[in-house]
Amino acid sequence: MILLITLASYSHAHRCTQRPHRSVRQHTRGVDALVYQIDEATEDMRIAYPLDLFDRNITDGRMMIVSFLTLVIGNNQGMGDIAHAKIYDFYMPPRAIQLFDGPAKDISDMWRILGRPVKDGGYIAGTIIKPKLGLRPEPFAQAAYQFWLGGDFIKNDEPQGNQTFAPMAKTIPLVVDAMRRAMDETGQAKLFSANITADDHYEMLARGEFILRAFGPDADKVAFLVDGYVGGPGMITTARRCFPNQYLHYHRAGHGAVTSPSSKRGYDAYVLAKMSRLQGASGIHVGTMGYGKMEGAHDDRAIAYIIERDSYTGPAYHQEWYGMKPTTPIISGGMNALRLPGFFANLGHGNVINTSGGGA
Ligand code: CAP
Ligand code: MG
Repeated sequence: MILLITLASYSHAHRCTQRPHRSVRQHTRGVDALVYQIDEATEDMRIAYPLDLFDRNITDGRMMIVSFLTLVIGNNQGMGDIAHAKIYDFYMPPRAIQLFDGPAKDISDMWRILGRPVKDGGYIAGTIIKPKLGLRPEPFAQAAYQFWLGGDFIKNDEPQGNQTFAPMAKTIPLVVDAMRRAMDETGQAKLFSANITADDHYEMLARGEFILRAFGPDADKVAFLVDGYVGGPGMITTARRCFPNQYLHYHRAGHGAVTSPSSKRGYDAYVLAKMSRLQGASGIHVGTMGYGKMEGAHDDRAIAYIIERDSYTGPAYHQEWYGMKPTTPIISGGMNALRLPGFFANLGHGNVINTSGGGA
């Protein structure tokens, strides 16, 4: 049975004023989730959750994705009676859109830094310095310099951060130097996405602050990469709230364990991407839609459209974003120049960041 979630926007508070002498039962009824549609032929089930069910911050009254996930994809995933339950769409009412942070920075900030138009500024050519597990600081920075002579954007690979053979304290200053030399030589701005993923909130802050200090006057050219699936929503929100001036790069390593079409539980990549925009990701990997090495299909276009448009009709629901900033689709995984024309024809535009590691 496929599980499909919606959030109902009706107000429990409003009903309380209509029934001032409610019993405990009346109260709990007021916040019951409601299964409002079951279609056995398509194995589609839709559930409406009253907004009041979701936990709020005590600091600022805002909503959090962790509470959303706990309710809609929590213990139901381990129940013996459930053979197959996977979320493939959800709808957020206007009030919920107001209560999530959304992105602080978006692709228009990158286009502006690159000296391009802030609307339809086009393709951002990126790479990942590889091999991911072996480069020491000097060859890493040298490869970065060479790529930047032609390309725009370099990201740390997700396992790179502060390995003993490439400590951040040594690697990052060399990357800063490589970026400055490449900018001098080309006369163009360059961008670097640095991995600040860590279990510990304070470690993330320490990494982020060290990197911003090292880049100094070029700190606007730094994005922060956070592995938001393995790290969880708390890491994304830590980066979003503590570093609102940096582009937040959501890497999703591990997501296939729940999003793969072969998985009978969990949620799909469309749902992951949609949640990332609410959390405030400036960009998230969306796969290669069947053109690269990762699992995917041509109609995964929807994953890009739901995060980049102000309004989009997904597999089950129409969503309005009411001006929430967009999240950039980041195209990655076995891509190279030969695969890009087909990819762009399928997507219909080139306003994306592409990182080709091996392919560059
Ligand atoms: C790609 C990559 C990215 C994947 C992540 C890798 O390298 O650096 O992490 O693209 O998957 O480690 O495989 P290549 P997705 O360019 O060398 O293939 O983008 O689907 O989340
Ligand atoms: Mg990688």
